[in-house]
Amino acid sequence: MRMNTWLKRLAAGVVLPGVLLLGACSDGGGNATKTGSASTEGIQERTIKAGIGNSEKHPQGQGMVKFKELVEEKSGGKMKVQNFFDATLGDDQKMTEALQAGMQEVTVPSTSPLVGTIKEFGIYDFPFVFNNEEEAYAVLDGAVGQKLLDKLPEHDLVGLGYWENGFRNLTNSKHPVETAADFKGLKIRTMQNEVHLDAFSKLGANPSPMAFSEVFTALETGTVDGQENPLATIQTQKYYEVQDYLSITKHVYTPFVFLVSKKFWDGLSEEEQKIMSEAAQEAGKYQRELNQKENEKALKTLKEEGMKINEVTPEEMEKMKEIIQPVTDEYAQKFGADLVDEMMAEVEKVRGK
Ligand code: KDG
Repeated sequence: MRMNTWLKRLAAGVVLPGVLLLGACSDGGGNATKTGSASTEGIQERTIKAGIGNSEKHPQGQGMVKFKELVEEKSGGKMKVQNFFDATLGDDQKMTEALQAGMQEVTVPSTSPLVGTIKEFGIYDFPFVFNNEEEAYAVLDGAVGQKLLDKLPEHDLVGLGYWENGFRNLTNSKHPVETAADFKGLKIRTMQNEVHLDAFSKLGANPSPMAFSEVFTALETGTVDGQENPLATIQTQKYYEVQDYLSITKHVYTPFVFLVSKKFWDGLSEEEQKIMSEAAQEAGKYQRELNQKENEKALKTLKEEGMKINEVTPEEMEKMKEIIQPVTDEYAQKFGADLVDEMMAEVEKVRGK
């Protein structure tokens, strides 16, 4: 991106995530560029309230611990991060609203619950789009991911990049899910996201949207039969205590998006913005690597905890994808066919390598 184009975008209040702040737009002295009426005075004493829905043990929680270490180290201890885990500050939607109101500084939600605010994030919810993390990173860390981050400032949010929730798999208390027909009649908790709702309905399940912090109780009481999440979440949330079956479907890859309150961000100096951007990017790299390791370890733990585990075959995944295709096509029109085409072109570039 040419510097003058970037400067125009920045002057328009479009904030670029850390990876671009550090790359394309630094003035060469490593000083990221500020937005709004930010002070240019060095680093002030600040406390950053950062909340997530997962536990501290989860790779997302460990990523927040790393973010805290990096911010405090880079600011000489003047910028302090207060981490809150297990949805202590509320669920994704509530924490995102708190950022918009300037009541909380950082949260790192799944992109799925954001779709009510910025519908285009829904392209990440299309089932079976990514075959592996490399394809997902090519989209998230490239032009498509950037275009979605650019939509955040108009909603009083700043996006500093993407972390990893990961490939989602299905658990339930009724029976193994090996074919598309096996979804029939299953009451499945989904995230509060219309694509997930419609996709599971299309498969013949009875989807029930609810916030993350309500899932364990809903499974324990039988309000729902099952849920779907990455393996590290299934393990750290101890869903194995209330679920018998785990079906490796890898039906959706969910990113986390690192969000900062724009009200807070615009009051930061260039140095403070650079510290947060660098810390979010470095912690994100660490978190993605840890997440993949922990997901592998989680599968072994879940087996040891007695879950009956089956791998859905690629043929059956293809059949599920065909059944869901009308839902994906409908939402591609709603979210922007050009954006979806751009995403798929990025995926094909990696896949064809
Ligand atoms: O804050 C943690 C949540 O964003 C994440 O785990 C959400 O995958 C999620 C779910 O199922 O709600």
